[in-house]
Amino acid sequence: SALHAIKARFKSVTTMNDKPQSEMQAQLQAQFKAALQRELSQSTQAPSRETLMRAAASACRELLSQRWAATQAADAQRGEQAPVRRVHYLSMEFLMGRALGNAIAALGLDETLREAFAAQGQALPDVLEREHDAALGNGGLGRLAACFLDSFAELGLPSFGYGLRYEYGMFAQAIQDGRQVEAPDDWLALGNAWEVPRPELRYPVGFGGRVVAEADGSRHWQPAEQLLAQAVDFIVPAHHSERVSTLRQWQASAAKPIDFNAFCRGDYAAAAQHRVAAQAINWVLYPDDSTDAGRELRLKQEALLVSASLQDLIARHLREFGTLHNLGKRNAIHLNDTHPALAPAELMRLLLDQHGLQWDEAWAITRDAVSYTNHTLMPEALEKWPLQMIEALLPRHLEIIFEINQRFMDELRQRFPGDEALMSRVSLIEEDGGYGSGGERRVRMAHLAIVASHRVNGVAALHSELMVQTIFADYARIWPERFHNVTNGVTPRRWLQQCNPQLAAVLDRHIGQGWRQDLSELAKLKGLAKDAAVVQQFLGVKRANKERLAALIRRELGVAVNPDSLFDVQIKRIHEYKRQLLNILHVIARYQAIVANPQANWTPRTVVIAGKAASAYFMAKLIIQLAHDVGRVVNSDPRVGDKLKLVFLPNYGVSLAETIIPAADLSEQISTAGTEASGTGNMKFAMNGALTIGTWDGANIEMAEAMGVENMFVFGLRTDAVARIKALGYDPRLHVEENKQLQAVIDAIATGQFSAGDTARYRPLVDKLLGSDPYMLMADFADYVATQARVDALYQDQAAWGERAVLNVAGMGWFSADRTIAEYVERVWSVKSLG
Ligand code: T68
Repeated sequence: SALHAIKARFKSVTTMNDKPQSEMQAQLQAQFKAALQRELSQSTQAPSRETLMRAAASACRELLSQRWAATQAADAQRGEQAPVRRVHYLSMEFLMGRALGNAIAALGLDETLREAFAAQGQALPDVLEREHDAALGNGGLGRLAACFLDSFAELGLPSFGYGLRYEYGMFAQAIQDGRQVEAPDDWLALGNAWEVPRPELRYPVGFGGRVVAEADGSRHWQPAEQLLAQAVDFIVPAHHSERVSTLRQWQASAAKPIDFNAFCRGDYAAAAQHRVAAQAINWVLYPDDSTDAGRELRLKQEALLVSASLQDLIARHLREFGTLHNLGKRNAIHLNDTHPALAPAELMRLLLDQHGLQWDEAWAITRDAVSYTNHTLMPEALEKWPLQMIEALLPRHLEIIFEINQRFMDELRQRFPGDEALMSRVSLIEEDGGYGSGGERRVRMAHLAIVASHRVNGVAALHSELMVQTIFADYARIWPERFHNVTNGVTPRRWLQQCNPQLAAVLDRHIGQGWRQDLSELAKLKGLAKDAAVVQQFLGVKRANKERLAALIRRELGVAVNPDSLFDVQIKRIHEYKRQLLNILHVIARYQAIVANPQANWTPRTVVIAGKAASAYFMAKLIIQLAHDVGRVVNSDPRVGDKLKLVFLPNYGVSLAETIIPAADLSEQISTAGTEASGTGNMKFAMNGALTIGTWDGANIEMAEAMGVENMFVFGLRTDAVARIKALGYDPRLHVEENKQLQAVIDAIATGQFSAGDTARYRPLVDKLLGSDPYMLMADFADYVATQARVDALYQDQAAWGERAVLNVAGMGWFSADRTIAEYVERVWSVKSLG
């Protein structure tokens, strides 16, 4: 397999002098003791869990720092012949989650630490829980980047992840009166023992000002404002070697920290003005997973990330090779969506203006280096920046973008003479003011990313196909060889081994430990799916995990749920296209049916929903409120009892997912076909033995093919049908008129049955469903409800259900991020891919 080939290739750099484990244990114990003493200072009190957590983190950080140095030394000696370029993964988001549990698993020091904590009277899991979840991402895109870092380390890929060190990550979600309220996520309040500051790594980053033409015809930029970007590293360990990967995050500060004259006048606000303005860049992660935040500050964030990262790359490359001519052949610069798509413009600027290269050579280097992953087809989510804003903040970059465009248009004129319409469609500049432009001219960041890349990829087979058929069809005609698919994957370390240790133990017992390094070994389970003892063990583990989740639900919400009921789970960002509303409509239908016929043979269900809504996304927030209103009515109706519960768990994030996913029986992956680029939660659930109810969308399709489509509950319109119906003119009312059950559900919402008679509350939702229903909930409702009935029936036969659960896990070997990264290496980042 590609994975084996890649591993073999890196072998030379993955073998570093492995220290005996006893030496590691002794080191950790000594470091822990020293760190604990530092933390406690003179205090004689017993250390708190926080203190123990911080001491353990700083002890681990010391061990990891040694591995970091060894990894860098090995990579620096790769030389001219290395088949794979050093990867620079540029992303505005890295949704890392907690680090301590992962670090000790990777170092093989869980037991050592368990004992050290026990000596202080504390249990390991209780201490691990004290770590703040590092939520520096919105959702799938950010978590994918974190999984990739894990696989970079595991595969021994020379690499850097580059991001921003946000002071406030993803907002904390609280629920008041059934409504989402947002609070800042102050994750650094108690310090962060994982960070390794790199004071020697700082780069100037400019904004504003003007471009000056020199006598020799060269141009250079005189920014009005100068900032410094300072590197802070976070080290990510491999689990089966001593390699590590690095997440390098940038922190902005003012080049001139305070205005001394203003300070002496006593005008402290004016004295600190630059400092505050610079630091503001690092304040927040924009909590928006669909549209660009439209703010100058976001553009500054993107520019800072790109500029600091590329300066760092160039400095390293010059240290290693002493020339820039081979920069593109030795380095890959990967854009995680278009958020870092200023990179090609910045790289061109650095090569032209600071290093004196000529355009053609600089452009060849840039095109060799850059590659881009697209994560969405939704036109409203494609990033576009007003020309005026770029001009004001980054005037030289705008000139370069214009020149790239000019040369691109010249090339097109040669290849497609007279096709003016094509030129205006693919231009980097949107002249006519498309969606949301307000008539301004804007730079289309996806177009810039494509034109400047040698590879562009989608994140699942269907998505990659639709990408070249729809949004990028013109480009696929111009450069067919540029477009590829690399299906997403997740790290089995965090998402199986660590979040579900009991299932991991069952797997070890029956198929050995090899799956931990090569997930495709899960296929060995296939032959065991009919083995009653194996099935029993699977069901036993699930039952234990469900008890743990039931306890959490009781603790958080005061609702008692029955661990023997079917746990039906939908956890992800709240978005209309993901159709949490369809899930709720099904809950209402079921509720009405139970009330009408309480004696029927109901399969008891607990429906769990969790997820955050972007703070300005009205409809998504209304869906959260509806979930609470429906939950309150259903959960307190004595006629229903255990037969149905609906709970919404607040403040969804990586840590909560780690508890919920192992406890799920049923995974809801119900987006309108063609809208979910891939999904990665779908993979995590199936890996942990949940069955999926899902549409023929994103990676659901490849999962169904891998495990056997008969092992998934597939329903709903497919992409071709969606497109056909929309073209003919979709009328959601027809579906409501012909379906009594659906009518009753909509009526119940509209007449205020869940909102104490308030008929206005959900009018916007109801109107949209009956009006345009862009995500076609009405069209898919009947099939969804019928498919849920098939789920009920199968769940009543626990042996049959368990067999399917085993087959689901057995089919998931392909969805490891290790395989994904091996494919990126093959298709995107190898020297070979440069042709
Ligand atoms: C997700 N995208 C896709 N975007 O929705 C999901 N967007 O299907 C896919 O599995 C995942 O990416 C990984 O490929 C996102 O998560 C964002 O979070 C986002 C953030 C800012 C701006 C736009």
